[in-house]
Amino acid sequence: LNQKPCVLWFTGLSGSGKSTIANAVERKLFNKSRKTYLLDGDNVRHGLNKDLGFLESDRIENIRRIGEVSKLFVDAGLIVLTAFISPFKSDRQIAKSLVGYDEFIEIFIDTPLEICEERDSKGFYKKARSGAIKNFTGIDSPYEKPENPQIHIKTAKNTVEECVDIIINHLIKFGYI
Ligand code: GGZ
Repeated sequence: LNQKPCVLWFTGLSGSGKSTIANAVERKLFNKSRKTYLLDGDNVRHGLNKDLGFLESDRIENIRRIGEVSKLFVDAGLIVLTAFISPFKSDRQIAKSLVGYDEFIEIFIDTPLEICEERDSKGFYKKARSGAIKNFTGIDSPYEKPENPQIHIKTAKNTVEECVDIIINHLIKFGYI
């Protein structure tokens, strides 16, 4: 089946829903017989990037390597999905230039901090507020919102299924699948 290799670059706060939506998009693409690879904290931060933490310099290097790996998988013909906070505009811009402008689809998972913090599924926000975790994105480390993402998803207004449809419809509309 025809597919134009590309990167679906999810960006957003911790707990915004990046991984959930990326996983659901990958499942849908699999069901449509498309070849994909999902990069997330589980398979990157525990392996290739296990030497990196959450200082600004570490995040920059984290995103740089993820951009490079994404490029390799795009060269291999895959639709790559990346689910990292990627808080800095300049790093996302570097990844975009590396992968290629037409191949890089930035997806802003726009969930207000209050909602992420209310969910707090891993208890990180509570720890960040109490000072037990330092440099937590949105609390005492910055998140730079994308200004012109190809796709802007507001999870407060859409179900996961609706978010998936928005992304799949974009891929169809622009001839990626
Ligand atoms: C942000 C942190 C931090 C700090 C641990 N700041 O909810 P999660 O657990 O699964 O998502 C967060 C994840 C962020 O890793 P990324 O590689 O996506 O970050 S970045 O793109 O900024 O390099 C959270 C956990 O790691 N986590 N400490 N201080 N998130």
